[in-house]
Amino acid sequence: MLPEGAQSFIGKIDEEISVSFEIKGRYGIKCSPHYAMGMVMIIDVGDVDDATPLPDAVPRRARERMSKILMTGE
Ligand SMILES: [Cu+2]
Repeated sequence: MLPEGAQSFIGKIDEEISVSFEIKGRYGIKCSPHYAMGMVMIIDVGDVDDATPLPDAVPRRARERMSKILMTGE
């Protein structure tokens, strides 16, 4: 999940990476091996419309996790 025009990025397991976000919007981050188990995070850069829908293809547990993050901030 990326704002229009933003670049995706991929880190390797156990590799520390640094990413700068230059385009405002909502970024959905997934741990690829554990995505189906709901290991996801959301980064909002700037003011984001909270009505931004989650993509249809998000697996159920990841969708539940992202929805909780958006509702509670945790
Ligand atoms: Cu993981």
